[in-house]
Amino acid sequence: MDLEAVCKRSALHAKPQGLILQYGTAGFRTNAQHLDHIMFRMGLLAVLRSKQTRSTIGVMVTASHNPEEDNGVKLVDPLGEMLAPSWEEHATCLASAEEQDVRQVLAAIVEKEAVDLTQTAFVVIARDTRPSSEKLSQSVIDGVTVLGGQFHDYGLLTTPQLHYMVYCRNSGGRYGQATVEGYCQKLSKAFVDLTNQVSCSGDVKRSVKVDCANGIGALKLREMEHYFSRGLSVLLFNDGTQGRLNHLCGADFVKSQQKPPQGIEMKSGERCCSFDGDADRIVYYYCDADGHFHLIDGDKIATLISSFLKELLLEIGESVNLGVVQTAYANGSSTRYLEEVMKVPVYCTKTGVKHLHHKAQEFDIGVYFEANGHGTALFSEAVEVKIKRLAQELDDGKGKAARTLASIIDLFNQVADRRVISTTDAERQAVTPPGLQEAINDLVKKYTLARAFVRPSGTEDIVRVYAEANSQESADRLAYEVSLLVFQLAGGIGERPQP
Ligand code: G16
Repeated sequence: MDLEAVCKRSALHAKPQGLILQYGTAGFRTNAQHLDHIMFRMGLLAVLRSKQTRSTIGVMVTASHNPEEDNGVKLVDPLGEMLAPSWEEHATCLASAEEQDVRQVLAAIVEKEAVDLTQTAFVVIARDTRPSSEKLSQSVIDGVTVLGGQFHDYGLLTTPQLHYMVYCRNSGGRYGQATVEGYCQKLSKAFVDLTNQVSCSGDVKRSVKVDCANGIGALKLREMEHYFSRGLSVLLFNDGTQGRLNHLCGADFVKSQQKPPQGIEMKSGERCCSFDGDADRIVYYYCDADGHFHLIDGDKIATLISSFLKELLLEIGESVNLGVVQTAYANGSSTRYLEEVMKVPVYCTKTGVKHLHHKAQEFDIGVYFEANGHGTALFSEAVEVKIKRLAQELDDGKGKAARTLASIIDLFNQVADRRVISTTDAERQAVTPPGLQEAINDLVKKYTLARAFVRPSGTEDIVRVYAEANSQESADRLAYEVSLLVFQLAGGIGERPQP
C-alpha cells in the first residue's frame, strides 16, 4: 500500500475541517457538496474490503429518497448484501479522519481486519441520475485506483441492479450474468413464467402505471420493458424529463402523504405503483369506483406474498419454516393479521434493510418488508434446490404449484442534533431524553388501538414520528401531539409542529 501516494491524492479530495458524518441507515447521506472526500475514502475502503474478502465489492452512489441536492454512498458486500456492521464502523472512522490521520486509520483497518495487501481487489461502481452523481463516482474511482484496485463502472443503474451485479460476479455466474441484459433476462423470464401459471381475472394483457419518481427507475424500466412486452404493458410517469427527483412523487411521497403522486392520472381499478429515487422501494395503489385511494404498502405486500407462498406450500404438501420480518413502522393490524389469521411468526427489527435481511436469513423462507416499500423474500439454498427439483418431478396440481414457486424464487432479487433521541426495543421505545417515552405512553393511552414512537432518521437530519390509531383523525391528532412533545422535550428547532 503506497501510503504516500494515497495521502497526496487524498489532499485533492480534502475533508472540510470538522465535518463528521456517520455511516447511517443506508450509508452516508448529506448535501452533495460535502461528499467528495467521503466518496474518495469509500473507494479506498472498498479496495480493502475486496482484498479481505477476496471478492468483488460494490459501491453505489445515490441518496435514494432524499431530495435532489443530496447525495450518498453505500457499499455492497460480496453476496449482494449491505456492508458488515464492523466495516460500517471503519467507514465512519475513515470518513471522519482529519487529513493528516487518514494514513493511520487505513493502517489500523488493515491490521484489525488482517487484510492481505498482496491480494488483488475488484470494485464495481454505479450511480443514480442526480446531477452530482457522475462527478462523485469519479472520486470513488480515484480512491479505488490509487490503492491499486481494479474496477468496472456500470454508470447508471438502480440500486437493486448493482446488488445483483455484485452477487453474480461473486457466484461465478451461477446467480446470473453480471450485465444489464442478464438482469433483464433473468427477471423477465421468471415474471413471464409466473404469470403464465397463475390465472388472472379481468384484462388478458396486464397493465401497470409506474411513477418513476423522476429517477433512474424510468431509464431502467424502459430498457427492460420489451423483455416482457407480451405479458405486461407498462406506462411510465414522472420519468425525469420534466419534474425534479422525488419531488411530489415517488414511493416515499405516496406512502407518507397517503395520496397519488403528481403527474399520474388514475382511473378506478387501474394498477399503479411508485418507485423511489434509486428504484429499491415500491408501493402499489389504486382508486376504487368511489374514487377512494387505496395504498398497498410494504405491510400489505408482505402479507400478500406470505399468504401466497403459504398456499403454494400447502398445495405441494411441504412444510417449511416461513417467517415475516417487519419494523416498528408496521401497522399493528398487519402484524395481528399475520400472527393470528395467517399463523405466521412475525419479528420486529430496527429500521434499515440490513437489519431485516439479517433476521429473515434465519428462516427457510423469510419475507421481509419495511412499510415504506423496501423488501424481498429470501429462500434458503436447501429450499430453493428442493422446490426446483419438485417442479420437475411432480405432475398435476402439485407440480404446477412447485413451478409457480420456482418462478417466484427467480423473480425475487434476493440480495438485501437529532441524536439526542436514542431508542431501544427495535426502536419502539425512546431511552433519551428522559421523560419522553413516558409522555408518549400517556398520549397513546387516550386513543383506541393506538401506537406511537419516535426515532432519529439515519438518512436525513430529522426526527421521524410514527402514530397509528383506529381512525385517520385520531392517528393524525396523536402524530401531532407526539411531534409537539418531541419539539418541547428534545429541543426542536425550526417551525413548531402544526395540527
Ligand atoms: C433507507 C434505508 C431503509 C430505511 C430508509 C429510511 O431507504 O435503506 O431501510 O427505511 O432509508 O431510513 P431513516 O428512517 O433512518 O431515514 P432509502 O430508500 O432512502 O435507501
